[in-house]
Amino acid sequence: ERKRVAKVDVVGVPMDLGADRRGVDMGPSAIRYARLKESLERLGIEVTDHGNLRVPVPESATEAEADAKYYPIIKAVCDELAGIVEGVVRAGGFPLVLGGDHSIAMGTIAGVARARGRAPGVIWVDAHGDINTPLTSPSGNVHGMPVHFALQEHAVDPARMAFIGLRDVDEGEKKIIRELGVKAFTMADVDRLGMSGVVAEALAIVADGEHSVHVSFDMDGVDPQEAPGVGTPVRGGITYREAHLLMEGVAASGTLGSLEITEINPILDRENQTAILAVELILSALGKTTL
Ligand code: NNH
Ligand code: MN
Ligand code: MN
Ligand code: MN
Repeated sequence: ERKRVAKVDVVGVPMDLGADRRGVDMGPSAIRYARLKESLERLGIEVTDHGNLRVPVPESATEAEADAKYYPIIKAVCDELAGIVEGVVRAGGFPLVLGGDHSIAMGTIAGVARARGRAPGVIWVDAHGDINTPLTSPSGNVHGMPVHFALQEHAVDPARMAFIGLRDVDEGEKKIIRELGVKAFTMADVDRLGMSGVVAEALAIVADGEHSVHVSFDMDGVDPQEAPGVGTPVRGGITYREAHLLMEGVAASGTLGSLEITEINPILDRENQTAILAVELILSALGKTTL
């Protein structure tokens, strides 16, 4: 029997400065309301909830840079998140970070990298590439840039990173992905290879030991039929079963070291189903099986 994650440390980051649509700041509440803690405990996992970080609301913040809106504030929150995640990993815990928009990944990855002395391999589940630079970004929204910053500033190795679920990538991003040689499994690849093949190939690229993998899961990677509560839905996404298969594959590899769930927008959701799905997927990633 493979060793399961025994202790999980939950950190909420109610951030919505990185995206245009308001509401993803309520993501952590929606996920907790979907019985995250009780569900993890039923799996036999010990849960410590560190609560939410304090994140300024747009109304109280000044937007300084048009090409990377609210970057200084986002950076400050990510620095604080990095410190908490670093402490969790150093204490032998497993960081489960609840977003919030996807810009928070900069903080999670930085914290894991500092605690372990090297950056994790990263599986980035998303409809989008999130690899814009402030210069290539069509929107100036920082949630479209965290992969760029993770590679640039947090030493993530482009050769130890894989995208899964891509179907809406900006022109500038296509060029960057090609030039860096980042492995990208688009939805067409999921169709052709099947999700089990995609996960196996992705893990072969990013995993190189116990706890070596970070999964950064943008809920808009999942099809909007299953995950309507996101700010930027794109048709043709990962199905319900494919999403579980992905997480089950990661769990079975025994290499997961940290996980974050981002971009849930409860205002646009239907009866919290996107947050409920997020909790299910977290359980699959942490080893829940049918038998
Ligand atoms: N690529 C677009 C941008 O940079 C959209 C990004 N939106 C996301 N990313 N939800 O995951 O603004
Ligand atoms: Mn996305
Ligand atoms: Mn920079
Ligand atoms: Mn994203």
